Amino acid sequence: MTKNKSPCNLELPEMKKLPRDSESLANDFERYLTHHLGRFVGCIPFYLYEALSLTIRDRIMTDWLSTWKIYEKKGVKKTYYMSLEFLIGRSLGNHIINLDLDSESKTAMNQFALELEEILTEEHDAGLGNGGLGRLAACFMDSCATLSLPVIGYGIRYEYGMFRQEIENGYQVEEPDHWLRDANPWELERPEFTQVIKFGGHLETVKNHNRRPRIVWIDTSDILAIPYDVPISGYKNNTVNTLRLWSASATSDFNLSEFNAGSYSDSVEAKNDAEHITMVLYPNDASENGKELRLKQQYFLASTSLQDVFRMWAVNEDNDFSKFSKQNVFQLNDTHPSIAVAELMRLLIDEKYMSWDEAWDITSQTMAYTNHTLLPEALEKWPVALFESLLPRLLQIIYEINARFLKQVSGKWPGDTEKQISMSIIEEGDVQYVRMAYLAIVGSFSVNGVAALHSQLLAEGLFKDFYELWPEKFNNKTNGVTPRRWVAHSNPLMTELITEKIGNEWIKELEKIDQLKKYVDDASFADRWISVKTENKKKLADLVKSHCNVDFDIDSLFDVQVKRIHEYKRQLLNVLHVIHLYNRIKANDTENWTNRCVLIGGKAAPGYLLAKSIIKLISNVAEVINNDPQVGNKLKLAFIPNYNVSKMEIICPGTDLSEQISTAGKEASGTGNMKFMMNGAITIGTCDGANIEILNAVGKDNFYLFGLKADEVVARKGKYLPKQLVEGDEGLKQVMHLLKCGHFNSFEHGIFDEIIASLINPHDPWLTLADFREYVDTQEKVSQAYRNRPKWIKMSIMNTACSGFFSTDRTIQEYNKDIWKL
Ligand code: 26Q
Repeated sequence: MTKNKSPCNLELPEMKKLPRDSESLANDFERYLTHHLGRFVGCIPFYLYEALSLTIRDRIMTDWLSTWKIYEKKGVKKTYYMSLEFLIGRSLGNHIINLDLDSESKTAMNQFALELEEILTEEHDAGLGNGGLGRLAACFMDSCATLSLPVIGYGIRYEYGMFRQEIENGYQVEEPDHWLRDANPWELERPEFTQVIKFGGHLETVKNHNRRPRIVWIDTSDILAIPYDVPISGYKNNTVNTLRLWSASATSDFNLSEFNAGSYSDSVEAKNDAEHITMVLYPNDASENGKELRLKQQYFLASTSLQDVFRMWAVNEDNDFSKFSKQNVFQLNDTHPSIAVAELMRLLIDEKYMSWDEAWDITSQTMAYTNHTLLPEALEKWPVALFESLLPRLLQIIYEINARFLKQVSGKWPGDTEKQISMSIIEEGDVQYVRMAYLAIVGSFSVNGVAALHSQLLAEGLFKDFYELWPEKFNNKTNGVTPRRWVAHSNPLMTELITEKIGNEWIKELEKIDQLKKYVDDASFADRWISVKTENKKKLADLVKSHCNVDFDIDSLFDVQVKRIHEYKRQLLNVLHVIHLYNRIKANDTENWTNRCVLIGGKAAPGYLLAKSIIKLISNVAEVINNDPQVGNKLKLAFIPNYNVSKMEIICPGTDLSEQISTAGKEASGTGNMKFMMNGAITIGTCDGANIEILNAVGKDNFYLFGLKADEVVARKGKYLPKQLVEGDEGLKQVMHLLKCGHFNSFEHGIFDEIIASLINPHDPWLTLADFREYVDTQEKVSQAYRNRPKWIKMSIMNTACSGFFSTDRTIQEYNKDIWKL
């Protein structure tokens, strides 16, 4: 067998690479379509997508296998990114770019009179996430592959992803997202690596061979975990990493003895129960407390992934656990998989027969925890009783971890029982809870926040005591986004223009995009920048027309806020501004007016009623404004249904103004803010999350900053009088009047009462009205700046040119340098 060089220069047996010219692609495409799928070119277009995906996937396989082989070599340190969410979106277009098969694929499709772009839109989004945290995991996977880092993603293969949002009469309606109903060419089932997961049962103490007492967890209900591997290609580097998603299945198809005893339905029910575990993604982007199925999902992921690592460790490293902590890191994406801390202890003690101390050394040197929230109410906690019945052995281990930890606390703060109560992993009270964040902190060698301010506030506030105990654990890793998906793929026109000027290295080394600064004063470059933006705005306007039936005029300022609907993200503040502009138009106060098209999108958690009312309010305000002839093109408002990854790929290139207006100190980072910046939008934002770093990068002349600072928000508590603010501000008064008098809900009496009450509540934690005046005045500055087109374009170019820091390549390099050390 001949040898060839693999990405890391290890000798591998030659695997035949498939030809990559357009003729070969066309041949394979046709063969897949006809001989494999049994269809012809005139078929429904999903099969065209499937045939092309299989064609491209074939060209990934050799690199996928060789990358695995390298990672399996003895001594290769690996990171396992554990996450309940991976919000991947579509894959085909991304792989085509990464494999450098763009023009070949286009040509191949043209041979059948097909357009590549149209085929790409046939793919269902893999919506295995809620929002920022899930999308971050997907961007991280992209960067790890592009940097050729041995990182394996572990997640859940939900049968149903994030619900599809429909808008009916202005209200959100949730529809199931059965994304796997048609084929998914981007997964490979690997039943040979199936694992068994235990639930329930009880504990007994037995003597082991050297007569030490040992706990056994028996009479459990067992469930199978079957892995499905998803390839993650790096950008033009022959590396293909793996995202391993687990699917639950009953241990046997159905129980034969029960079947024979005549209870067919009971035996099928057991199968059903098992498969429910991975049936559906929980659609809450703040923790939903106490749901048993969610805890099952979390343990299912943690246990199966750790067992999978142990399986590989046995094969590749002969089960030599003395090196385990030097060669493995588990990065926990929030507390969702943090039960892994206790599960790793269980596996080491109960199945590898280690002492507590040996097991703890390994666990606390391999776990690393990333926090994504500053809201105390969003910290996960589980009722002890639930743990007791579902995972009795895990609870026992958590109690032991806690007992030893509290000894350390009393060593540091002798006699301070308050400290012990407040830091305990177990929350005492009428109902006892396990505090998952504390378990994660105690069990990890690294704890990080996701933006500078967020990490600082964790150390000063939410986790202050832990920071005092272990300052060395705490660190910051500011989020990023992958420039492959969020510029190269989603904004081909801008990519072409930038590459023409500064070459293409920026796609892999985004810091180089600062070379664009040379062109900020170049008039002909500015003209080209405008025409790119205009084309992208046309595409966005088409999207809005087709989904909202609202006409966006491309000469208007495109003002966009897309993200989950939350009070702290303050979509309400945006709506108040829109109503204010509407009110000005009605009052003929339109001198030096800038036409504006406001787009809002995002999903509300199904049980979050106020968030759902906010959607209804946006819809109703839009209805009034868009149908008022006096308003015309001066102002438009649209709510785009079912905001998701593939919608964002069209939205962010076409946006002029990016709304990042959360209450300061509440948004951990934000990542949409970075996507907009890279695509040349200008931000209007508060001093919150990564906005602060964006502002620092681009300078205050290229960013519209407003609002209370995080410390001012804290100081305002108990001193906030929103009704006085309304009385003292004529503009705000009129806006509130329009809301209260039912101007936007003439035939729907009272439906916005809760929203109005929340705004004028002196205990409103989001202080929306406190920032109203400065927001409106800052928006007026935005409007005037947009009228000065050369100035606006310069700001736009500067935003893209200064976005180099916000690549996940940089983020991942920091994780690797400070935490993973691969
Ligand atoms: C937990 C338990 C039960 C059910 C659901 C959940 C749950 C699910 C998802 C809790 C939280 C989430 C998601 C949180 C999230 O997306 N946070 C965002 O993370 C981004 C990436 O770091 C940040 O940029 C955002 O600021 C942060 O809000």
